[in-house]
Amino acid sequence: SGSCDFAASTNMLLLLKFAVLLLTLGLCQGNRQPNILVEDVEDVEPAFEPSRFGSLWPLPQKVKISQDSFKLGSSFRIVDGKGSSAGSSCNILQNAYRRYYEYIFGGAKRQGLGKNRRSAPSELTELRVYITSADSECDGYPSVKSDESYDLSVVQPFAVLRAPKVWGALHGLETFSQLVYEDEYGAKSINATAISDFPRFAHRGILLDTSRHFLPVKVILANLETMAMNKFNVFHWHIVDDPSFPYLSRTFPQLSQQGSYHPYTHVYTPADVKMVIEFARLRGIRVVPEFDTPGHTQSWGKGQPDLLTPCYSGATPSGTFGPVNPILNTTYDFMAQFFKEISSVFPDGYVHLGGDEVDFTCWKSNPDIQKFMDAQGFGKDYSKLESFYIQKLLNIVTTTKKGYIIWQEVFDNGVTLKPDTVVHVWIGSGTNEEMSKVTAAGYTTILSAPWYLDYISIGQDWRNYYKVEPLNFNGTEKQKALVIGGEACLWGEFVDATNLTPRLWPRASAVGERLWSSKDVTDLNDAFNRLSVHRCRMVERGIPAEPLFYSYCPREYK
Ligand code: CP6
Repeated sequence: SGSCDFAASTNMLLLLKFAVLLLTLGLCQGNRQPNILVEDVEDVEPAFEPSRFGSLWPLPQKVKISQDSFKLGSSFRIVDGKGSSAGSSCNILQNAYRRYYEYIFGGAKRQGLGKNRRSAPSELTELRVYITSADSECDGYPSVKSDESYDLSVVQPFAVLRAPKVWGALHGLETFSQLVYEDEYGAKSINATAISDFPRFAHRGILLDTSRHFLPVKVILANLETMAMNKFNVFHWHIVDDPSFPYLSRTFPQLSQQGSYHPYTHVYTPADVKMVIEFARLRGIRVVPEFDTPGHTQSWGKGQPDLLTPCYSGATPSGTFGPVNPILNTTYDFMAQFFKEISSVFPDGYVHLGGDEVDFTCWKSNPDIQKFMDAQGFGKDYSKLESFYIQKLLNIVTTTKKGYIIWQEVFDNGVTLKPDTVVHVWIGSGTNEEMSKVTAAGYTTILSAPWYLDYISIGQDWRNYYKVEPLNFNGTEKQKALVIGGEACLWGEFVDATNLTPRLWPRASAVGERLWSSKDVTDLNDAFNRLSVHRCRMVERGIPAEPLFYSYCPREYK
């Protein structure tokens, strides 16, 4: 019966593959699609063998691990190094010491914490953390320019972590915690190690969508925690969209009053937003909010009359609404007030202004819009009207002293952009034409096209995310230097608190390593073996990250 079962399951798998292929081909009609690959749906049998890099993820730039191992002494402590430019008053560090101490020792009560207890000769007693530049940035926010580098040396009896800024120290603490393992008697151990590390790309983001489904703050915080474990540093908060408007605006409270799924239970209050931003800051993560206009704005219309374009059927309004109405002065007054608030609520240097997928049908139907088009000499080219709107919006946001990120369509339509604009590429394939064009025009860019993690299929799709080389496009070195990173996107149509974490992790971890580690870190087998253990570590830390393949964890999720 064993062979019979096998035949049946093989047929099942073939059928499934065929279905997946059909579905994918269907979805990929037309080119307004991110890069969704069909190869690799077969379950590639990996070679299970421990990596010589243990469970480090993402792999640091330079790693030397020796055979010599130490025990973490029973009085092991993480402490400020003498002469460090940040110490007991730096809450980023003190908070992180506590967090990583708990992760290393599993929160278990340990005996013999007494100061006088002498350490055995092969014990590690301290991890000393030194911030080496005069300004530790402890009281600031991370930015795209932050120095995230660190050096870690694990030698007896003191391990030493050195970083110019707190941001590097945070990454170094995570790395240190990843080096600790249990020997055969369950004693916490670590090998003599020398690591020198820094990120390959400065912008390493995760997009979460809180409009299609409301995500409780708890879920957002858990995700930030997991991002830190994977050295991600940007939370792209796609906070509002067509279905709901959960952002509680102090200036325009009626937006969430009318536009959220529920005005008390399904909104982010100013206190919630503050909490998310501070939780992220303590982990070296930027919060970049996206307020996407002029499309994807149905929910805005409920609390802000006259903001959206009335659609017509024939000569009369149909009662439905289209994108933001670009021909009214009141629209721009509203946007000026709204983005003034946003610029003070969100401390990051950038806001994401969207600008994607604008549907022209409603604009075309509206006689006032047609008159305006004629008067402006736009003819029948509605992308000119779209650009007219975006141009005015960009000028408004510029007065708030923020930089902006926009989806690629805004660039495609030829809008004049400030030189420091970041263009977010989401359409196209791995060898991305768009990346060539955007960087040839001199703009900074971030890549998401290959990393739409809401798209799921059977098999190890993390391998496809991992194989992406972001600089694999035609262009000069100068062009490639304009690629500051990428983002894994988890759009929310089919995602809420019940399935977000396992859908995102560890698949997003593959993107994390691609954006952090050296270009030549491409060994899929080594990645599988490190990522499997890293996945179990996330599980042990209470994160329900899904498995890569058949496997077990020493401590399963409970
Ligand atoms: N919502 C918004 C979305 C998408 C985009 N913008 C999207 C488009 C295509 C796919 C997945 C998501 N759901 N606001 C495009 C950037 Cl396949």
